Amino acid sequence: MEHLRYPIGQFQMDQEITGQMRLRWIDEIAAAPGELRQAVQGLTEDQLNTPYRPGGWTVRQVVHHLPDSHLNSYVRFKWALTEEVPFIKPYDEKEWAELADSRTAPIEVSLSLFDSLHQRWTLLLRAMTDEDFRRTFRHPESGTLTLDQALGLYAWHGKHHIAHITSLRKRMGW
Ligand code: NI
Repeated sequence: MEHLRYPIGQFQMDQEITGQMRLRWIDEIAAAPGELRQAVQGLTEDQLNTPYRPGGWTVRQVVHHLPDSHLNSYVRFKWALTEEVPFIKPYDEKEWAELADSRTAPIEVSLSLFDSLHQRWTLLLRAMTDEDFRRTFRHPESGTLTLDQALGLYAWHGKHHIAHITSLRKRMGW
């Protein structure tokens, strides 16, 4: 089941982050909305309501989870850029995915939200200095994270969930 849950592998925190890695991650964040659109293109309502793995979220829930998660991350970036080592508020992603909008909203709503959000986020990321990327926030469970580390994490996170959808389509022959 591990390969169904982690189609591109689990996130590995890099010890050292170079400017080149940063640029690649920003490009991946910029590309994610287009890749998500491509991943769900042509799926029927029944297919959208299919879990990507046994016991997992439906494709629809995966689509709605991405802007939910990345909105939280975007806000964390803004806090870290404007406050000294802010304490951030985690959110319960499993419970969020069970709320009515996550279970039933048309995916186009979240595809558009993801487009707009990543446009704003990418604009911000491309304007950040080396010093900005060294700024930190504190997560009550994970501890202190630099914005460099958060950037790598969310570049991975987008690809991780998009691969849930593309690998399901491959397995099902959709
Ligand atoms: Ni996630």
